[in-house]
Amino acid sequence: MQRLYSVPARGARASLFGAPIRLVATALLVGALAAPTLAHSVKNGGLTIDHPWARETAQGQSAGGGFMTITNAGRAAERLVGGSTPVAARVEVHTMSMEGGIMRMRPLKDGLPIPPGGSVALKPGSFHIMFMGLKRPLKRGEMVPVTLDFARAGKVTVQFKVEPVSHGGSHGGH
Ligand SMILES: [Cu+2]
Repeated sequence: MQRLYSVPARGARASLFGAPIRLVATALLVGALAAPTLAHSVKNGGLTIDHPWARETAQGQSAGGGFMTITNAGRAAERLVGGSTPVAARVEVHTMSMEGGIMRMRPLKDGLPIPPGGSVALKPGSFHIMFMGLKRPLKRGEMVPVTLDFARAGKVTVQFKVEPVSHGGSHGGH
């Protein structure tokens, strides 16, 4: 179950969500070259959750960020609406954007849409899930179970690998 698989390209949809799809292609390629450490993914029906990871957190830190790429190979629209994890009081789905020169994040009330035939990258500085009310620090190298809630697919449990803050490029402010 920890294997990558190829996602068919969908040119028509790529024009709508071009950047995320290109990012996925890059991530899949990098994952394949760097196997097996980066090649953790979970497939659930038409959904694939690729390279789920969380940032390590400091002692006393109350919240942490989680990232992954979600691909929807099905024909129906999907939405990530929330989740849960034993290590935090709750899991929220956040967006992050530049407002007046400051990066701000807010919860997505209706969840994060995953278009049919498309992919969405949750990454630092952009969409992410947020572990609110951390019960303990997230330690580099450990795997943290997170149950993601999807509007159609329901609950999908994924192991998030805890990585250093520098992982995944640009920093998003948590
Ligand atoms: Cu956040």
